[in-house]
Amino acid sequence: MLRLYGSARSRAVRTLWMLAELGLPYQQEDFAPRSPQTRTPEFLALNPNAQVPVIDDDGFVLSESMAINLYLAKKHNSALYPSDPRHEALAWQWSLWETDKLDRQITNYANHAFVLPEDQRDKAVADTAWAAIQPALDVLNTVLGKNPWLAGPAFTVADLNVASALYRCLSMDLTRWPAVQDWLNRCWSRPAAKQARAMRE
Ligand SMILES: N[C@@H](CCC(=O)N[C@@H](CS)C(=O)NCC(=O)O)C(=O)O
Repeated sequence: MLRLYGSARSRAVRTLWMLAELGLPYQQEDFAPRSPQTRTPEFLALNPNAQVPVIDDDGFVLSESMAINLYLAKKHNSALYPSDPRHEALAWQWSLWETDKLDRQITNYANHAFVLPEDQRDKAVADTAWAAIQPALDVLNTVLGKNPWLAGPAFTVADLNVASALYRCLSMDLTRWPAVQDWLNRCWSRPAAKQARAMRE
């Protein structure tokens, strides 16, 4: 059975969302980021980066949340994995784009704006992250103003990967980016997304 390493309160929530979409059975090792369990020789053999999520799919070990979801959707012939090569390429494009433009920036912003206890927040980190986030959300808003989904005519792994990574945006004011807000709500209102979110909150 597929084994997922990573707690729902980490980037593993992205994998949990995909697993729920696919209806796959799995066993979860509820390891928190930076926990002692992620520093053992056994875990470091799975992911030398000492990070979650990681999957072990019958001996095939894979890390990087975006790659994991692309792999799972493709392996299980899901409609979430575009069959048209152009839409498939757009799924890669948006997954890579998110990792470059928003992934760590949103984590840094959220942590230092509202997640960490106030005495641990650094306003300079939040401000730097916010300065990077705004132009990226402008780009996303323009694209989603023209197309309801990121890679073709329907919801796909592209939307799942980017929307799941924008989890923290659910508690942010997005009125400046109405198309992003609408799309994010549509993505996160899917039953599988609600299931993953409930495991986290
Ligand atoms: N690019 C990786 C990032 C993974 C990552 O940063 N995971 C965090 C938890 S959300 C982690 O394990 N951090 C612990 C550390 O960096 O030591 C992915 O998308 O999977």
